Amino acid sequence: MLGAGFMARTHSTAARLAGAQLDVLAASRPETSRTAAAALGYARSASPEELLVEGLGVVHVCTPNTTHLDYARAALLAGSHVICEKPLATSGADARELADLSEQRGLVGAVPFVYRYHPMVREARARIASGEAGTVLTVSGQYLQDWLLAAGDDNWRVATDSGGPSRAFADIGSHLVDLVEFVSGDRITRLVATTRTVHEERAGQPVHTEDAVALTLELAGGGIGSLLISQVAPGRKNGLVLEIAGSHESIRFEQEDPERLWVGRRGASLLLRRDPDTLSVDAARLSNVPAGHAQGYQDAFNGFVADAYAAVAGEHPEGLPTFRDGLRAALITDAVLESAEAGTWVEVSKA
Ligand code: SOE
Repeated sequence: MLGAGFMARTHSTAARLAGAQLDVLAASRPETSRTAAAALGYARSASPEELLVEGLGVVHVCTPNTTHLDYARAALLAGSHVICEKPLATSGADARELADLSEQRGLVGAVPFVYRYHPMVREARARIASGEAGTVLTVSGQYLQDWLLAAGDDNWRVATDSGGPSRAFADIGSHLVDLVEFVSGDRITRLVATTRTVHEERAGQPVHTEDAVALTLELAGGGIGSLLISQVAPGRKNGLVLEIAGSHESIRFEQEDPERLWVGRRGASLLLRRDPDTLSVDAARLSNVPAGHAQGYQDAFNGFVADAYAAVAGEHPEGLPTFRDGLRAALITDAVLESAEAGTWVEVSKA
């Protein structure tokens, strides 16, 4: 494990459940490494440099964004499979290097786009893939948070040298565009975006990363859509909502209410509840408790890590987000920044 924060804790819980031996944890400071290793149940602590040359079974990278490229590259070169937090890298070119390297070396590279692991997201995907929802006409979505609302709020994601050139989009917009493409089975081909930095200064430092992004997009299949991403939306915590209108039915998923899926029809609409007995195969596969007992974020994370480890064991789990998917999100992030800067439509490069 590289990292000692919230993500290190969430990954560690999921890894232990998936049968991993928690061997070694490294954070930026020796004292933090020792404390976090003990608290999370790792056998020992080390420095990142020591850990990275070891050739461990799997390395989880849960450190600030700008370190992902060097850490993931070093782990792959040492022969380790890698689970790297999003954004996989802070540019499309860097993310491509990692995606290519993991594939060339035959090593698993997985990125925790974990909202894919809510069973009702799989149900939405299945209804579109089977044709039940019809042709995708429009997509609308939002991912709204408020934890950076005040000028006094600060975090390593704000500074370009630790968070990278994009903040709100790379941090949470990446989840949303991953879901747009995963659920629709389509690809965002071009977009036009506008960004806002509400607070020009935080903690006495100038801010160069965006607080909010609004964008309009086109899909390869002819659909069009609009997305809103903000970390300064009062009252919103992890308000990810995705609504896709097909020619037969609409589908709406809300991350804060993940046990339900709204299926809109012109005649009568449905509100489906997660129930492994009635849902699609993949939604049922990821249901680990009976209907009526709520599953949530950590369950999604557990499902993701279990699938990543299954891939390490040579299986091909359905819908595992790989470094190629991390690359997609990085290319879309590049396009967002380029469009906002130029004030024009931008084509999204192919992954
Ligand atoms: C902070 O914005 C954060 O923890 C993101 O980094 C996660 O990806 C998201 O799931 C919750 O919010």
